Amino acid sequence: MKAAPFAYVRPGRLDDVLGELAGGDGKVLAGGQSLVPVLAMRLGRPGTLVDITAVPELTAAGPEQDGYRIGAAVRQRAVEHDRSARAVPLIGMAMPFVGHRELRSRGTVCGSLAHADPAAELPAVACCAQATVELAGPAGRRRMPAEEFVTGAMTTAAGPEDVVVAVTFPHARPGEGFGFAEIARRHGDFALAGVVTRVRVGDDGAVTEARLTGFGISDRAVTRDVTPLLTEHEDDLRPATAALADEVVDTGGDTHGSTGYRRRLFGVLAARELSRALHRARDRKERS
Ligand SMILES: Cc1cc2nc3c(=O)[nH]c(=O)nc-3n(C[C@@H](O)[C@H](O)[C@H](O)COP(=O)(O)OP(=O)(O)OC[C@H]3O[C@@H](n4cnc5c(N)ncnc54)[C@H](O)[C@@H]3O)c2cc1C
Repeated sequence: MKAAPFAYVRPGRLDDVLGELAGGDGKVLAGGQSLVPVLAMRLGRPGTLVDITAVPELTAAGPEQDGYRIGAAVRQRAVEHDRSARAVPLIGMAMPFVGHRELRSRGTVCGSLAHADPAAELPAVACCAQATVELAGPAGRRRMPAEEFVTGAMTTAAGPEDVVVAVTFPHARPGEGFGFAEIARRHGDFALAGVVTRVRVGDDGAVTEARLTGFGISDRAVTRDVTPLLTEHEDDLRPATAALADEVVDTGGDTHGSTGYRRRLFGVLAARELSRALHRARDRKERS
């Protein structure tokens, strides 16, 4: 199909982007990798596409005091190639699974968050890493945890006149280890089920913090504090992660896999990636 007619603008200033979005009939265009198919299928009919890629404030990524900050117009491929992004190991672990290289050369990190596909990797990484999303809108600027930003399948806390300005991922801290895995029908497809893990250990190697985020398993990425689970069941995590899967996996099933199948995938991946993150955390602690 062809998209319904729309106007296209490419402002050079954030204020002008907000001006174009005022009234709620505009739609932000970042990399277009999700929006353009939506338009082509006529699932959306915005009056104006507001291309944000010419706004200098949105085109930078790099280390800042709070962590690694990624402007809204920064392509996924640019982040993948940025050496300073290695301070956030989860980004490098997840990025090769975000579609294909060609998609990542146009798609943006913030666009993936704003699109909020429940099976997308980057919103899950943002939730597990406790990233912060910055928004600008008619009421000014605000910041919120990624977990609060994504409110459901393809829905976020951003209003129709808001723009995501940037996302900041905290740098890895001493004693932290990470895990990431997903199962998809083919490499580059959205995940049938996936997990992201982050574990922190103290000087004695004991677990002080453990977070687990599942994606492709519900209407959004689901994050749990699993510190007690990991502490109590370190020797064999599988029964505990299988029980957790019963609690958090809630897809209703689809043509690609039943709820039971996804629960099994989630439980196995969660046990494996928690264990890996724990070993990596202890390795890093020993080497520091
Ligand atoms: C064939 C195919 C396979 C894919 N596979 C995967 C995959 O495996 N994993 C995955 O995660 N993704 C996948 N994607 C989607 C992916 O390519 C993008 O990462 C992402 O969803 C959109 O990023 P974008 O910059 O292209 O956003 P766009 O397409 O430009 O925008 C997407 C949505 O977000 C809104 N938006 C974008 N930026 C902002 C902003 N700064 N402020 C407010 N709203 C904004 C837009 O208005 C639109 O509603 C796939 C896409 C295709 C076409």
